[in-house]
Amino acid sequence: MDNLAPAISPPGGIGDSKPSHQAVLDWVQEVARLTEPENIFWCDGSEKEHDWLLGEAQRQGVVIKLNEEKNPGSYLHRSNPNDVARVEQFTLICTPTQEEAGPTNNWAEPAETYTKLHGMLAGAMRGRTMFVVPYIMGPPDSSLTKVGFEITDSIYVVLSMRIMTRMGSIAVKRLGTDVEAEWNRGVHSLLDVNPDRRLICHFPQDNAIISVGSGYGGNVLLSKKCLALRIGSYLARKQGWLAEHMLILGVESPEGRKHYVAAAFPSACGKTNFAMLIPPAHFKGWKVTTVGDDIAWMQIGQDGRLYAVNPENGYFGVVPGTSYKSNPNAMKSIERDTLYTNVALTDDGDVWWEGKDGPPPASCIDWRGNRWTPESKEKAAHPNSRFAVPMRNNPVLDADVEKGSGVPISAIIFGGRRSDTMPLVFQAFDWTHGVYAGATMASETTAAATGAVGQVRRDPMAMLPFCGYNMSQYFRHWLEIGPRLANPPLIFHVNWFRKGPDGKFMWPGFGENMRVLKWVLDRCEGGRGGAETEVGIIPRPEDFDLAELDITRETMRELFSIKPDEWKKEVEAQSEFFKTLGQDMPRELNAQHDKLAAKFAK
Ligand code: OXD
Ligand code: MN
Repeated sequence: MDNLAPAISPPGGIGDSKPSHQAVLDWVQEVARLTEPENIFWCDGSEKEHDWLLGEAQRQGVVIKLNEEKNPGSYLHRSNPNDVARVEQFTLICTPTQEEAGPTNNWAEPAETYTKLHGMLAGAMRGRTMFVVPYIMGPPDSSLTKVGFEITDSIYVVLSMRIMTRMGSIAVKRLGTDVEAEWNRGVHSLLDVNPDRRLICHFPQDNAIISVGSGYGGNVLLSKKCLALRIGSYLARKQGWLAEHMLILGVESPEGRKHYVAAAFPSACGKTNFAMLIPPAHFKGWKVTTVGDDIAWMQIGQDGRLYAVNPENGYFGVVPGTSYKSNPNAMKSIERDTLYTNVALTDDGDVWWEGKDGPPPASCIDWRGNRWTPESKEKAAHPNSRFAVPMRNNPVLDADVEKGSGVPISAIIFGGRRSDTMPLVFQAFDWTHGVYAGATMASETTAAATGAVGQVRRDPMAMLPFCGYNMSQYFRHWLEIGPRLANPPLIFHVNWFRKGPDGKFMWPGFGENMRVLKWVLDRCEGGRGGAETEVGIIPRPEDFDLAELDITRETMRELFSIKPDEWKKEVEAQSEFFKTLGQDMPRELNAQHDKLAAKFAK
C-alpha cells in the first residue's frame, strides 16, 4: 500500500510543545503504541508551525498554493473521489445499550467496536507522523467551552483544525493539570481511505471519538459534527444545556435595537447565507451580523433567557452557488486565507466553481484533477466542495462573538427545503408547539451527505445525523428546557423553497429573507400581528413588509397557503415518522400531533 501521509521531520522548536497533563500524555502514548507512527508532532497553533506545515503539505501535494495575488494565503486540497461527503451509514453511536442511541442512529456495542477499531488502527501510522492537536470549542472565557485533543495522521486535518477551532497552546492552558478535568479524546487515521474501512465512531460515555478511513472534513475534523454536536448533545442533556445544529445571527434596527436569532436548517439549506444576510435597499440602516453559521451551544442565563455561543472559530461552507450576488459577505470572507477542498483550479492558479460570478473559464482542472471545459459533462467543482475560512475574515462578524456568557436569543427558527406544504413562515403557538414544529421538520436531501438528492426526509431540528443519543430523549430534553426559561425565545418555522405551479421557487430568498426576519422580530417585540391558522400564526398581508419587492399578491397568497390535501399527507408522514421513534416519544408531542391531525380530519 502506498503511504498516503509520509512522515515529516520538523526542525527543533517546531512540533515539540508537549503538554504536561498526565492523562493526555498517557493517552497519546497508548495511541502511539497501537498505531506505531514514525514520530509525534505536538501542535501549538503558532504562525511558525503553521508556515512550516503549509510548506510540507505543498511538498507532499496535499495542498496546492493558489495565485497569491488573486487568493492571498489560500490553498486547494483535493480529497479522494471516494471520499467527498459525510457518511451517515458508517457513522456509529456506541453506547452501552442500543436504546440509548435510539432508532435514528447506527448503534454498535462499545467494547466490540473498540476491538474492531484497534484492529484497524494497529500499525496504521507506520511511516507517518502522528499529530496531536489540542483545541477548544467555544470562546476562551465561556463556561460552556470544551477542550478536545485530536490525534491525526493527516496534515490537512491539522491545517483545517487551525482554521475551524481555537487550536494549540490555548487549549493546553485551559485544560491545566487537573486529572479529573473533562476533555474529549479524538483519534483519526486516514488508513488507506477506503470506503470499506471507513467508520466514524462516537463513545459518548467515554467522551471519545475514533474516525478511520476518511479524509473528508465532516468525518475527520472531530471538533465539528463529532464533538460539538454528537458528543456535545449527549453532554448537553447530562449537564442541562443545548448543543444544536443552528446558525446564530444578530439583527440591529436603524434605531439600535438588537436581537439575536438561532436557526436550524438541514445541511446545505443556506445556513451560511442566512447568517451573513445583507438586507435589501428597502431596509436601509438595518444590520445583520454573524455569531455562527453552523453550531450553537445554548444555556439558560440568570435572567431566564437562552444564551448562545458559537463553539467554532471558522466556517466550513459549501462552495458551489456562492457568489457576490448570493452571498457577498461569504465571498469577501474567502478572498484570503482560505483552504478550499474539491473546487476547480484555473490555469492561472485561481479557483472556480459552478455558480461563481462571471462566465466559466474556457478551460480548467476539475476537482478530480482532470482537464475540464464548459463542454464537459461532469461538474468542475464537486457539489459538496467546501471552503474553510477563519471567522475573523467575515466582514459582518458580530462584536460579541467572543463573549463568554453568549448572546441572548430572542427567536429560534426551524426550517427545511420543501417544494410544497410549508408556508413561507409561521410562528408556533407556544414552546411545546415549537418543539413539535422542530421535531417534525423535514427537508429535501442535498449533496452534503452521500445518498439520493431531492428526497423529503424528516430531519428533526436538523439534528437527525448529529444527535448523539435517543431522539425521543432529545425531544424530552427540549420540552424540559422550556419551563426553565422565564423569558423563552419565540419559535418559528420557515421555508424559503416553496415552488409554484411552474416548478419555480416563489420566494426570492437570500437578502429578501430579511422581510421574514423583520416579522419575526416584530413578533418578538410584541408589535405586528398575525393570523392564526391550523398550523401556526402567519403574518396577515398588512403585517408583512413587501415594499419595493416585485412579487404578486397571488404569489404571496400561495406562499402562505395551508392546503388541506397537502397537510393531510404531511400529518400522516409526521405520524409515520413518530412511529419509527418508538415507545418513548414524549406524550406532549403525540398530543400536539393529535391536535393537528384533528384539524385536517374533515
Ligand atoms: C455541514 C453539514 O457540513 O451539515 O455543516 O453537513
Ligand atoms: Mn452543518
